[in-house]
Amino acid sequence: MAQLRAFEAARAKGAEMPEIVCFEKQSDWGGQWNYTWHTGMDGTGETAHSSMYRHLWSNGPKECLEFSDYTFDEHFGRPISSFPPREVLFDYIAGRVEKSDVRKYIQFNTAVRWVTYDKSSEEFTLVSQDVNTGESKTYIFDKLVVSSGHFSTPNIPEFEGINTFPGEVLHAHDFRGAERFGGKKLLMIGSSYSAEDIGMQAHKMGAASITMSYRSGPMGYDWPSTTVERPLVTRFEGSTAHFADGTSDEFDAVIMCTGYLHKYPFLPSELAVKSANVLYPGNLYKGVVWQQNTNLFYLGAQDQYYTFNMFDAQAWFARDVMTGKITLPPADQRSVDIKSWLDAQDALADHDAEADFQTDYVRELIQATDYPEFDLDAVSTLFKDWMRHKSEDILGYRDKAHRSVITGTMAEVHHTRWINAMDDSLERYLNGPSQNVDTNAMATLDPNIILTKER
Ligand code: NA7
Repeated sequence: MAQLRAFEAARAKGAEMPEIVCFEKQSDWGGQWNYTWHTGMDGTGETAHSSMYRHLWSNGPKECLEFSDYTFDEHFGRPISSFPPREVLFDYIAGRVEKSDVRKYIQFNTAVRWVTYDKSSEEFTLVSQDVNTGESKTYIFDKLVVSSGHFSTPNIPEFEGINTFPGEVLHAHDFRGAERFGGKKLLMIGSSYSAEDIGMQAHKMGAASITMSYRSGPMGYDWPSTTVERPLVTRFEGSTAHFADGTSDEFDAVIMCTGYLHKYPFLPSELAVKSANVLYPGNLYKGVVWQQNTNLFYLGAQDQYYTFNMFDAQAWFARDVMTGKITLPPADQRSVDIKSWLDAQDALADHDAEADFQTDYVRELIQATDYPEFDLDAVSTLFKDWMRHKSEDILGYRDKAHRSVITGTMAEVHHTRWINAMDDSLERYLNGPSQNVDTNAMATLDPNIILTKER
């Protein structure tokens, strides 16, 4: 969507539009934000792309991901809260591309099966397949932009004895809702965003207990009384999990929040990113251009503080390289540049430094293009405020309001606290609770106060 919008933005300024075909496996756009209830195969035999669950709300302030060429004010026509549910964010990103009239470039229900590159002709040959009819087609392209994301294919580690566990074992990718975990004892493996967020979703939905098992170290939040952190599971014995500190406990279900794999089954190995989930995967100049083949581009291959606006910055950069507006330096200079980012990544001391790192990265891309500039230092400060709010109140940080660095608009304090909000629909989000239903309406509260913790 970012890449299409980037080309459309150039066309609107008089540039010639190249011939573009965008392949989308699903029947609609939105990628991760295109929620599907199914987690395995859909009706066409394709696997689910989205890893989102039904009640997901943004876990970062929307002010950190706001498009500088399409603001929340422009889309909603009024202030909204800082941590919208998924339907609201989908509406925002879809609204921007609807307005750009780029749907015509997309072949929906069409999976890319295989791509090869011919060095002599400098062309990609791409085989696509209609997921409904099975019909395949072959195309030739000069440039290829891989924008298929890397939070879809679950990383599923093995644990001794896990096949004796009698309860449900699933990966975060397959989690769609915590209602069925009410009253249950849950074990989460992993100590990053998914463990934290799904764990607190389970708390919200009434899980009896949530145990988070870490490999590298605890998250250390001020958890509600339902929740504890333990070192890594060493083995299972029926419903009992044994932990590295010698403790053990019984559980009803296990959710592996163990991250995702970079997986590009349509690409030969020499064109596919191989990386852990890091802020700067190697081999990509400016995090975008494949080092050994500068006709190949990746968008969003990084782990992300910034999201939508970073994808834009990358797409604008990729567009300008593709059209020749940006001339790439020779390979050795590109390698030096990549190495300098990798070295800086290695030296990152903490989460604040990571936010600054990605801020510098996005800044460099934006400065190279005509993507509308915005106050990136202010966004970095927002990230740090957000992380501090999480430390102060893991159940309440989503009730805080932040100010847009683009429009200056102060977010609305949401009518319902996250912990109490059971209806996440777009309609209820925008129109508010019906009378006598919500006893925690808080639209009059000062947005700058820390909300009372609900335990
Ligand atoms: P992340 O952020 O990639 O985190 C993966 C977590 O899984 C992390 O805590 C890992 O521990 C843990 N992990 C991975 N493999 C194992 C094994 N074998 N045993 C124990 N723990 C393991 O993925 P998330 O799903 O939380 O978040 C995905 C993205 O969503 C995130 O990047 C944000 O952009 C939003 P480690 O710390 O490596 O020891």
